[in-house]
Amino acid sequence: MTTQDTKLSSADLMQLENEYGAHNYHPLPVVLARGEGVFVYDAEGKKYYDFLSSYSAVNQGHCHPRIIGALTRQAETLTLTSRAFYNDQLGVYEKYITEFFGFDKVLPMNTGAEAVETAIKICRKWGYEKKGIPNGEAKIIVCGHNFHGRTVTIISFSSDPDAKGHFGPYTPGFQAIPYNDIAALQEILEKEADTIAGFLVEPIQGEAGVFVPDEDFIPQAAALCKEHNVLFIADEIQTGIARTGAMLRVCGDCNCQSKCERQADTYTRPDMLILGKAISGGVYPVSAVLCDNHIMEVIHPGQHGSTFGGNPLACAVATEALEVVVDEKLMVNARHLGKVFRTRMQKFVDKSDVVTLVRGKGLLNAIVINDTEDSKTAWNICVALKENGLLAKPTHGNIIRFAPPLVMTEEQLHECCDIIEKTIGQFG
Ligand code: IF1
Repeated sequence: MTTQDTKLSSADLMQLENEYGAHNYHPLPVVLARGEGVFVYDAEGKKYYDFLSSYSAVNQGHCHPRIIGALTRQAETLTLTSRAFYNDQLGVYEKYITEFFGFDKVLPMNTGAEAVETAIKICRKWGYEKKGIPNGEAKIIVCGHNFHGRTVTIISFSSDPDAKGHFGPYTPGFQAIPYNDIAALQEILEKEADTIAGFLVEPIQGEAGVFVPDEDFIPQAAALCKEHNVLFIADEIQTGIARTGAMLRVCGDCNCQSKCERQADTYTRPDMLILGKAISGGVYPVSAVLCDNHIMEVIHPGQHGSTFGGNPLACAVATEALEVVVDEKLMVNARHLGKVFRTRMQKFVDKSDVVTLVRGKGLLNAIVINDTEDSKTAWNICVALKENGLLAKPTHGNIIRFAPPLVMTEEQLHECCDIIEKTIGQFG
C-alpha cells in the first residue's frame, strides 16, 4: 500500500504517524510528499518554501539532479560491501574529501552523532597514547547549551533537560564551560591541561538558537588548545558546507569564491573536523571525521567502525554533493543572501513589537520573538507561516530558525521576506 494507490490525505498520514510511531517529535502539521530545489510540496500538492532545509542538510536544494544522478548510478552498481572488503569508491572519495578540506585522513561514518562519537573516541585515545594522560582520566571540555547529537555519551554532556533527563547513568569525562567564554576556557586549561584531551565546540551554536560567538572566540580557543596540547575539535555538522557563507565556519568571514583553499587569514584550522548533514546534500546519511596522521594513527583495525560507514553509495553521493557546492558557488550565494536577509529583517525588527532581534551568518539565521520561552507565539507564527507557504520551526520556545537551501535566488528570498513580514504583522 502506497500513498499514491490509496490517496491518503495529510490528515490520514499524520494520524498514522501518531498511532504507529514513537512520539519523539512534535512536527508542524504539514505532510511533505515531494521536494525540488527550494520548494517542498505537501500530500495535497500545496507548495511551500523550505526555510529549514532539514536542519541544514539540504543546502544544495531538494533532489538536486546531479546528486540524485550519482545516487541512482551507484545504486544500480554496488551499494554495500561492508569494510571486510575494499570497494572501488572509498579510496577515491577519501582522497577527494581529505584534499578538499586539507587533512591527511578521514574516518567515514553515517550520522552526525556517530561522527561526534568517533571524534570523542579518537580524542581520548590520542590523549592516552600521545599526550600521556593516565588511563581513564581523559577529559573533554564542551560548552553549555551545546547540541552534538543524541547518543548516551553525547547527551551526557548536554545541558538540555529534555535531551538528558532519565537517560542516565551518564558517561563521565566531560566538563562544560560557558559558550563564548574564552576566560573560562583559559582557566580550566591552565588548571587541568594535564588531563584534558580535547575541546569540542560548535563554531556557531545551532540548537541554542543560532548563537554566533564573538569573532575571536574560535581562533583564540584554538590557540589556547594548541598552547596546552589539547585537541581543538570543531563540530561543523550544521555550520559546514557553505551554510554560513564560507565552506566551513572555521574559515571565518572569508571571501572564498568556490573551492575553499583555506588561505584566508580568518581561517582557524581544527585538529579534528566533524562533518555530516549537507556533505550528502540530504540525500543519504553521510558523516566524517577528518584529522592528520599523527592523530588518526591511534586507531587500529577492530577499534572503531560501522557496517555502513564508507559504503559505495555514500562515497558517490558525498563526492557529487561537494562538487555541486563548489560548481554552484553556494558559499557566495549564502554570504550574499544572508546579508540581504538580515538587512531586511533588521528594518522589520526596528519597527516590529513582535520580533526583538535577528542574528546569524550566511543563511543560518534566527529571529527572537518578543515573548517568554514557554509561550506558544513562535509556534503559532510558524503555523501561520505554513498557511502562507513557508516552512520554519521554532527552537527554544521563542526563537525561529531561518535556513533556506543555499540554491535560493535573491528574488525568491525577497518573496520569502514578504511572507515572513506579512505573517508576523498579523501577530502585532
Ligand atoms: C534532530 C537541533 C539542528 C548538530 C550538530 C551533531 C548533530 C547535530 C551541531 C547530530 C544535529 C539536528 C538533529 C535533529 C535536529 C537538529 C538540530 F535542533 F537539534 F539542534 F540542526 F539544529 N552536531 N542536529 O546540529 O547529527 O546524528 O542528527 O545526524 O531531529 O534531533 P545527527
